[in-house]
Amino acid sequence: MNDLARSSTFTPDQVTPEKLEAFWMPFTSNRQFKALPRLLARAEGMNYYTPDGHEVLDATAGLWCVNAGHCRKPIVEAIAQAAGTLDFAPTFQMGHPMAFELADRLVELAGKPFSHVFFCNSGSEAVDSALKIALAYHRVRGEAQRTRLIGRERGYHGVGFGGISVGGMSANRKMYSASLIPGVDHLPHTWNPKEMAFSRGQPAWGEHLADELERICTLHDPSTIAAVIVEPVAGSAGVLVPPKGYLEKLRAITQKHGILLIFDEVITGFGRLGKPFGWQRFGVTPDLYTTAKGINSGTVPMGAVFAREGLYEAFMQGSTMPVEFTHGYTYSAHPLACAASLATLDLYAEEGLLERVASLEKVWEDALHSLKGAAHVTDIRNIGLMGAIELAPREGAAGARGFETHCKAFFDEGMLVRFTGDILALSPPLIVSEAQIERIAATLRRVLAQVA
Ligand code: PXG
Repeated sequence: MNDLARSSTFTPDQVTPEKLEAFWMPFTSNRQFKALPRLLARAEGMNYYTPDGHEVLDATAGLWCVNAGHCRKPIVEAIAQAAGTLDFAPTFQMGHPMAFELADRLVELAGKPFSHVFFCNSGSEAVDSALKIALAYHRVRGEAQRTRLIGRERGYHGVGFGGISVGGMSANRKMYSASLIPGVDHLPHTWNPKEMAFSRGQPAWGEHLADELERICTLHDPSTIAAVIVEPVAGSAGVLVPPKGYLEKLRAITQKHGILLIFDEVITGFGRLGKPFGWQRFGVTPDLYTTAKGINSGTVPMGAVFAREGLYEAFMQGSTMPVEFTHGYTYSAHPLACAASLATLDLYAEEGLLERVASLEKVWEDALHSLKGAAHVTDIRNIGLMGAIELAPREGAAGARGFETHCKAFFDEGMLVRFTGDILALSPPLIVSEAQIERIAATLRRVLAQVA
């Protein structure tokens, strides 16, 4: 344990029920949580530790973000040093060296055709930034009629109004249905259990689902469409892996019609699929892609939008305003986030983490699919170091099995798995060992056998 971690540790007697009340918890059943709190006090490497000292194996990299493992010393030190050297610096009409250095490093990591990076503080902000870049890009080029945005059912693009509008999670949209941004349509999602249950990696069935984009283009007239946004692998919806040929087809159709293709790589970025970025793994190059989370291994809030050559230049040539793109955040390229990211990129390179998953993927796949036949399991999906296990819902109590599995794994087995409804999602840090992968599968098998 390092000193910084020690100073933030709290003891069990500090966590009284009254102390849990004021925090209105995000994306949480507050009533359920406050009745059965699940607290994490510190972390190191592959593990979390509860306030009373129990070790918890992190099978989810926090929330798909702690790719280098927890509290890695070089990252901790870089953040501490930045905090004591340059606590904050504006990036509106000003700059600081780390921001430029990081943008350079990121563009180098991406490789051609990506040439520019726009910084923000989260995946949601990255999505809204990318959508705005797309809309403004067409405008500065004299195609202001391109105002429509196309997302996908079951897509998750964060929680900004742009993100929930192009997103396809009905629960996240329904309270705001009259306030979503106009001119949005959705592709169908790609999961079909009859055709693809228990597929390993990319399902062979489903390429034709991309033809729906052609239908949408015909319906709206393609010249009114600004951009299509999809996650290369849908994460939050429960790891929906793209069918073979599907992303290629989306690329071909968008290219044909002059529509920008945006990949939301908030989860798939930074090594999760065995390459620095998911588009590299699939060999399909978008025009823009969003990242966050793994950009600094989840240590300081940060997001970044990557833009291919020609986009930034269009603003520089076409904008009639002194500020070419009127968008940005107080904390865009915050010094602490930049320092964390630079140190994280060094660590990724030193330990080969952005490529490591390529050699682990088969072990991961075999371990997960060994759960075929385990209690309640109706589908298993995997790609890179992402996995989902779908459980049959209990009659009249959808989501109960997912929640109970999560709780049993946490309290009885010391393992953190994410649940969304009755889907268990797995995405360990990229430093996970083969033995830990086996342990994740064995633990789940045991827990599932005990869940009613
Ligand atoms: N896009 C994608 C693809 C994401 O997965 C966001 C945007 C939004 O990022 P921020 O940083 O604004 O939260 C995300 C976030 C889960 C889970 O367990 C997934 C996310 C966040 C929290 C939980 O499915 N993804």
